[in-house]
Amino acid sequence: MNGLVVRTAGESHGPAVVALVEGLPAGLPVDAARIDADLARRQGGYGRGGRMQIEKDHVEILSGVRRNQTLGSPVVLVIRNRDSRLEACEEVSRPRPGHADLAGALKYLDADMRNVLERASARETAARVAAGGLAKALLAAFGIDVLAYVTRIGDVAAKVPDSLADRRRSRDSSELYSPDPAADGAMKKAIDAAREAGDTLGGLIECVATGVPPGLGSHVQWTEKLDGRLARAVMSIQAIKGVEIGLGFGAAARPGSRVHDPIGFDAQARDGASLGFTRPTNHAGGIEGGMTNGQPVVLRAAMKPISTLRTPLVSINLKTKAPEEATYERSDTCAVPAASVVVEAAVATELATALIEKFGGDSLRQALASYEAWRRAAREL
Ligand code: EPS
Repeated sequence: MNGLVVRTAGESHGPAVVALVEGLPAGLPVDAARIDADLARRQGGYGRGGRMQIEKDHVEILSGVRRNQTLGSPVVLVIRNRDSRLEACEEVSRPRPGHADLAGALKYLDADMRNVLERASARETAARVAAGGLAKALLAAFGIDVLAYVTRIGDVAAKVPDSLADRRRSRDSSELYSPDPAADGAMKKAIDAAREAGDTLGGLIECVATGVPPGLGSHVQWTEKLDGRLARAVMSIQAIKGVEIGLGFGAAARPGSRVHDPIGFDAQARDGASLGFTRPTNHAGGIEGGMTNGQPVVLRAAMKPISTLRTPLVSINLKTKAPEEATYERSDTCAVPAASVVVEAAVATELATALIEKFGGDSLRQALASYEAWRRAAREL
């Protein structure tokens, strides 16, 4: 088995959402309480709606773990839905602009869009967060940490402090999961105003992975390039419409001399993840040539506003084709904080995959030994 394979299953109002995780080495400590903490964070954040009053996400580990350690066999994670009523759910025939409704109805030749929306729903991301918890545990064994936070809600931007510890501390005490306590009030006001207007808000998320060794990913084949893989993993999160790494779109307007990060060497830092190679800037976001370069991996994602609007947009009834307002039952006003937890999980999963590809083995012990052997060889360069 190469890398890590994560698949999910489950409908939003079915009995459960499920993740199947294959390729983890044996002997990895698994702390279900930590996964539950991420699941709770994903349920939270200012701007969530009625569904989150019903759910209380908790992971059940059905296979692949014994005595809190992975066995090397496939891991199945289950999160049961409290709002489980799939058979009783009503038909949906007025597609919401921005949701999967219309495209899915035409794809499946089915005028009841319930069957599509159930799987398109962001409920699925609970499974990705649970799987990401296992990926984070693996990364932690190699000293790699992944942190995501909200940097914008609608037109309110957060200031990002230089220190990662400050970012984490502020994020963990913010209802918006933002690194800037001064921005919380304005962000909440913006969400309140959108809620009152029956509208929704999107925003921006930033994710930083530290302790990442150089050489994860590959330049040899386009499918292996880590920037492309990270972009796919994050862009596939419901409502994410843009992903950039490092300077991203900002690099287009600058000359090369103000984009590329000069290279230095500091023998004192040889034992660190970067093996002593220093860069005064990190515009590349830690990835050059589709490979990590030893600097922190920095990725940003843009989330569109949720497409279920209490003041619905113009749509049609797909059965009659007559103009009607789009469907509304209940929804969130803003799920950017929740999505930041999913981005963190997606980035962790992709980095863990690349890590296993490079240093993997049947057991965590073997993978760590392989990592140490590679570091020794790299020092002799
Ligand atoms: C979603 C619609 C809402 C959200 C849901 C995503 O669910 P419901 O239709 O049951 O009110 O709450 O998000 C979640 C359930 C979740 O766990 O994040 C949608 O249409 O995408």
